[in-house]
Amino acid sequence: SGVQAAKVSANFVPTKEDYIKVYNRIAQVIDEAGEYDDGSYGPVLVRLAWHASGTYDKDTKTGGSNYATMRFEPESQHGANAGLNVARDLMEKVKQEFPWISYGDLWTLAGVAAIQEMAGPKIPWRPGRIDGFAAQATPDGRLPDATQGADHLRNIFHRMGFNDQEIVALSGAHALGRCHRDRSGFEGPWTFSPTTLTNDYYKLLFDEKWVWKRWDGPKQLEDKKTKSLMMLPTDYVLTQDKVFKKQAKAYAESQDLFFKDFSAVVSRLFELGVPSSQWVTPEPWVMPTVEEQKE
Ligand code: ZEM
Repeated sequence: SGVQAAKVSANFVPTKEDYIKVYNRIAQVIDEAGEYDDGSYGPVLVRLAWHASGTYDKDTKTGGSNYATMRFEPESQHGANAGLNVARDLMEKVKQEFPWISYGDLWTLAGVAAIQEMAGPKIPWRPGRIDGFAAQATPDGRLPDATQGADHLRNIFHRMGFNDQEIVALSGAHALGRCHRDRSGFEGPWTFSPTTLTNDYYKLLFDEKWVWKRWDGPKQLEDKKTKSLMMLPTDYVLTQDKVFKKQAKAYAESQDLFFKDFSAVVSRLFELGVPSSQWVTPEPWVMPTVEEQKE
């Protein structure tokens, strides 16, 4: 609108209220999915925010959500990012309406809105990311490879600055969404409620019997009972590695504990790579859900 366009001028300083407007617009877009997947764009938006952030390397301080370099080739074409054009295109519509927001802020706010609107915990978030350039993109291979084991998970996530407990908490995001044959090669959802965040991912890991799927696709597991759910090799590892297993069991037993830890770790994930001098507020904000704003 004209009002939003005027706000792109240099001296416009957006307030929390302005970001809540963007949050609400994203929440609307999530619901306009119609027949897409399970009826929500929420999961693919969470994946966009994660892949935009998870390229971070704590030693070189490169990668992360700051510059939104996935807008550019070759990062947009990295194998791990297959299908995320769906999410980026959706957010492009929101960006047209709110041109003053940076892509990094927009994509991570979309991840926050998606998690919160899909019944997840509050994810404290703050603005401050800036749009960068293609040259600031990181090389291919920084995101995890689902065909690998515990050593690989540790290598990848310790590089981002996360510990074993945090690896297990982050993995619970797979309660949401599904694998797409034409994106990753894998197929199917992890849970029976892929558009609601729960701790079912951990419960199912331990309660179901998981067997290797016999098919011509990449190695993945299916639940013996219904054959309608899947686990990646990296998901199954959470039941095999001693340290991971103990933590995954704790999350299977308590959704409250999972939500508390997931909130903290995702909030940090989405801030990776952003110099502290860029934050517009010393403490992240808790954005109200659409439902809460009606009260
Ligand atoms: Zn995922 N993820 N991920 N993930 N992920 C997929 C889908 C989704 C791994 C992985 O290889 C894959 C985290 C961690 C890890 C989501 C969120 C988060 C898919 C399927 C694969 C193959 C893609 C497709 O075909 O569309 C691996 C190996 C991980 C290491 C632990 C973390 C951390 C996440 C967020 C915090 C989400 C929401 C999806 C579902 C996307 C959708 O479109 O439904």
